[in-house]
Amino acid sequence: MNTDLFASDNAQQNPAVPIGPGSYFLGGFLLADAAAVLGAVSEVTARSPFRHLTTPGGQQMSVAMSNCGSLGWVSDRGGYRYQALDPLTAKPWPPMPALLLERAQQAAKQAGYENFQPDVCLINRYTVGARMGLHQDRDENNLTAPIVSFSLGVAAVFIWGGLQRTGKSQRFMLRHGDAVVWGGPDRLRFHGVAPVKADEHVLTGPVRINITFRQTGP
Ligand code: MD6
Ligand code: FE
Repeated sequence: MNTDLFASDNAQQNPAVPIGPGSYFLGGFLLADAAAVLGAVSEVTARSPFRHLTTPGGQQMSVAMSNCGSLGWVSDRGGYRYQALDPLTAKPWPPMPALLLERAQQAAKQAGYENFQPDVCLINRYTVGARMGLHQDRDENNLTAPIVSFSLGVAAVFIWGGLQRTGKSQRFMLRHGDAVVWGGPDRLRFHGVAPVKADEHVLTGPVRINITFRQTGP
């Protein structure tokens, strides 16, 4: 496919690009306040540090994770779930910084989702070679709310599949400042991230940060 369609150059002027019946790519959505967003992430991870979770199958994930908001996504031998306490600190997750909530709601609105009230903000940190296998996001009780995803730092290839694991998938780049919003008929699409290549970004060094906002409740 033509990945140039999704290039972020001059992206703040770019309109939302539909990538499915309920999904939009917002190129460069965060470019103007990327540094502030990364600062907010650092405040969160100073309190709930990045860690490599274990899958229910016993593998350590290559992506390191943290959360903010009233609930956080965790994985261990017992399964995947959302919980109010950070298992590492035994304390509540840090509150969602106002800037993150505001920008997530704005992105959702641009994609036509008016009343997005995320209670979870999952922060993923990728270093060289880190990847995320093909999966569906289906641990949320509310599958009518969309998911908002922000990418910062080093770029990555996003794998955008269909509603079946074995269907065809598209690939496109997620670059620094890009946002993706998806929901409705696309909410359960399979997706993943190809292994991140060695690269440097001036704001993050050799790291990609992805932030996903979810609404688990009504
Ligand atoms: C990532 N993102 O971009 C992984 N899930 O690092 C996800 O798994 C994801 O971007 C649900 C909705 C948006 C996403
Ligand atoms: Fe996901």
